[in-house]
Amino acid sequence: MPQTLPKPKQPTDESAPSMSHLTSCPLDCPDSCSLEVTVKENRVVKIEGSRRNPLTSGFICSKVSKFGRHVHSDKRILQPARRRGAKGSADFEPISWEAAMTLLSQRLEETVATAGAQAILPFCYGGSNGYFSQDATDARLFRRLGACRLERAICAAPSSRAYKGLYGHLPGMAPEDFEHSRLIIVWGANPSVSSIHLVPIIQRAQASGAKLVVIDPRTTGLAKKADLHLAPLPGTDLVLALALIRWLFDNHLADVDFLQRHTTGAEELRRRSQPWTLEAAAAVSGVEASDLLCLAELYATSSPAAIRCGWGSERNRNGGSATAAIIALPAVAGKFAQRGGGYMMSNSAAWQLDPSAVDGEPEPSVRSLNMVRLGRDLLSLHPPIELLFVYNANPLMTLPEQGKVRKGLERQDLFTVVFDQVMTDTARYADLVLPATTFLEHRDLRHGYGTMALQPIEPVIPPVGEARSNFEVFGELCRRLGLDRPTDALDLDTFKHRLLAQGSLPTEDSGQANHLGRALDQDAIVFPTSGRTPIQFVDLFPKTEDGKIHLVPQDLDEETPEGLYTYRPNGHGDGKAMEFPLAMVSAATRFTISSTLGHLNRRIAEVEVHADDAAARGLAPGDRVRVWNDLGEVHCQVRLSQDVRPGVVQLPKGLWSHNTYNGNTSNSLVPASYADLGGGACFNDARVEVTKI
Ligand SMILES: Nc1nc2c(c(=O)[nH]1)N[C@H]1C(S)=C(S)[C@@H](COP(=O)(O)OP(=O)(O)OC[C@H]3O[C@@H](n4cnc5c(=O)[nH]c(N)nc54)[C@H](O)[C@@H]3O)O[C@H]1N2
Ligand SMILES: Nc1nc2c(c(=O)[nH]1)N[C@H]1C(S)=C(S)[C@@H](COP(=O)(O)OP(=O)(O)OC[C@H]3O[C@@H](n4cnc5c(=O)[nH]c(N)nc54)[C@H](O)[C@@H]3O)O[C@H]1N2
Ligand code: SF4
Ligand SMILES: [Mo]
Repeated sequence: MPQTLPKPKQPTDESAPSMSHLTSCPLDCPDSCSLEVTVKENRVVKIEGSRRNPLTSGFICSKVSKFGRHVHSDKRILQPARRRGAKGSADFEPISWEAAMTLLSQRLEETVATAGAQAILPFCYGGSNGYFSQDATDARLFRRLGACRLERAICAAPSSRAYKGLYGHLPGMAPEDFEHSRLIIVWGANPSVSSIHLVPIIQRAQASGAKLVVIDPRTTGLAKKADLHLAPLPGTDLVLALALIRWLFDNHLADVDFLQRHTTGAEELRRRSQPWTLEAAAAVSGVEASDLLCLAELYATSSPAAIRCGWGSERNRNGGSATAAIIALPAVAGKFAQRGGGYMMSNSAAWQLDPSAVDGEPEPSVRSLNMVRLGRDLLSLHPPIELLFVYNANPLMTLPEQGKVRKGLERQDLFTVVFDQVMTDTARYADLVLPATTFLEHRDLRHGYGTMALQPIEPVIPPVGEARSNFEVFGELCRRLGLDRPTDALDLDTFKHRLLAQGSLPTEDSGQANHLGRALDQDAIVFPTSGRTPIQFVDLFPKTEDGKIHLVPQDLDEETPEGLYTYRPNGHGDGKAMEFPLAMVSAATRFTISSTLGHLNRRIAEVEVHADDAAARGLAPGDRVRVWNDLGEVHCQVRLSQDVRPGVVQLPKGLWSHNTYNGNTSNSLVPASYADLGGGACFNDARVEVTKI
């Protein structure tokens, strides 16, 4: 494959001194670790966990301990480059930043002049996630241009709608407090991979006698150590949670006093749970009714009881209602107001800082597009998208209906800009690539969405090659397009100051906000409540209008296609299930974070199939197989496993095209359908067949 970008330099001097620097990890992970990075001759040689953020406890994941390989990878984009070969060929010729910025400004201006700003789509998701690298100068540029607005719905959209609808901006439990729980339910989450610092805390709780329940169609690391593992068919969590709710009411174990004082809609929730006896829920979800009863009894009788609700359970057509029902459980059973009790989902609400509001400008009324349907929109939207600007994301690998995304990126009349650190599968289709700095090369500020820490990110090495930060590049584009204003925060210090001054905390302690900057400078890490972790319904209360939990909020009820808490069969009973009998999930792995770092894993992917399903199809370990449905096919290897339940297969999240024989990944099999709330993606709602090639 032609690749004309220069290779990074190798280190030369073994005896050069090494330096150690403190920073923190902004990757898309709840833990937000504090890091100690050793640097030698401007190369990252070691990354370790520090103890500055207590949750990190001196250890980090293997992905980030090897992040130096990403920073100095030969896949690194070192300078701007313009497409020379066919789209997808990754054949580029290097150009200067000056030429790239001139070309890009001209293209943006031309597009606005000829097709209007609605033909420009900024496409951005996780990336480095800090307050300076997302929704900062980029938001300023695209807002002032009047470009399309992107609805960021590939992750956490159904669950955020659910928890904001029920609880307002109420942060969940702090991970540290799971140590105090007597019962821990890990529901649709896989902390052993996706938030590793919760695991030793759960283990300490277990060592002190806490019971552990895992609800996951796969036998995850924690499921193996659990007292009870329920393995439901994907997309059926809603009926499990409703059955628990009905059982609590029927057995007079609902906390009537709490419900009266702190909630609205309890009676309506009870009514909507009525179809779901334990037996009915067991039949639909494929779990044993006796296991469900065991869970109901455990939950009713254990306090403090904690639910760690993950994102595995939201990524299907019932995902919003499922999350709402799961997080309604502590209200129904009266599990709040004690350390170690309540629920934890995303804790981003611990900091209500919004970089896109720093300029204080209203959002213009523009065309709004859901990122889940990028493929369809690139192919059939009218008026069409003519300029796609991708940054902080790898949409070709991470979006549903990959076949359509690929076709869209192949459009000759589409001008695609990809601003990234490495030559991703998406970048290969770019007309213009721009080199981005990693979090080890730029300043940023980041809050965790598990841990409640807010931490600065400091550059530990100079930018590799000619890489530039998002803040700088989007700021420069604003200037070139004449979109800057005299009052703009142009430098990071001013931007940070304005961001922190605007911040309001979810505690009543709002005077703290203005002191945040100083506290950050002194301690380099701050928490929303000082000295101790906050407790739901002791320190933190719902931020709904009346301060109550709305168990059946009207807006959510209206948004869901058939009303909140209405179960929609997810293929297990319809025609598609007959044709494609296996439900496919694509869960996170320890190798990548979403698709970030995927270039470092060259292995051919394995689809994990239960031994019984494999036997029925004559599949042997290591066979080359076709995982397929009406949307596409993936050619990979098969692994026989007892760790997925019968009827379910796992093809990992985060793969790159080099991980399969035909270049397609799980997302070529995932429909771009919407979950019941938030227009969320349905990654775990795919039906497939597996056939030996
Ligand atoms: N190593 C690593 N860490 C990560 C990530 C990563 O890619 N790699 N991604 C980060 C990001 S972006 C996110 S959003 C979080 C995600 O964090 P998690 O939610 O913990 O991760 P997932 O792997 O998406 O899903 C968790 C589990 O849900 C199960 N599951 C799938 N469908 C269902 C279902 O219908 N019901 C139930 N009960 N379970 C189901 C899967 O088998 C999986 O074990 O992790 C973050 N951390
Ligand atoms: N099949 C399946 N697909 C999924 C999921 C699933 O469970 N199953 N999960 C979904 C989830 S939870 C998520 S969050 C999405 C994530 O999907 P994406 O948002 O596409 O995330 P990444 O794949 O991590 O891509 C982030 C890219 O940003 C680049 N980057 C990092 N920092 C910076 C920066 O400072 N500047 C610039 N310009 N670039 C930067 C990285 O190099 C990387 O290529 O994937 C979703 N896709
Ligand atoms: S990815 Fe998560 S576990 Fe790994 S270093 Fe970053 S915050 Fe820590
Ligand atoms: Mo995510």
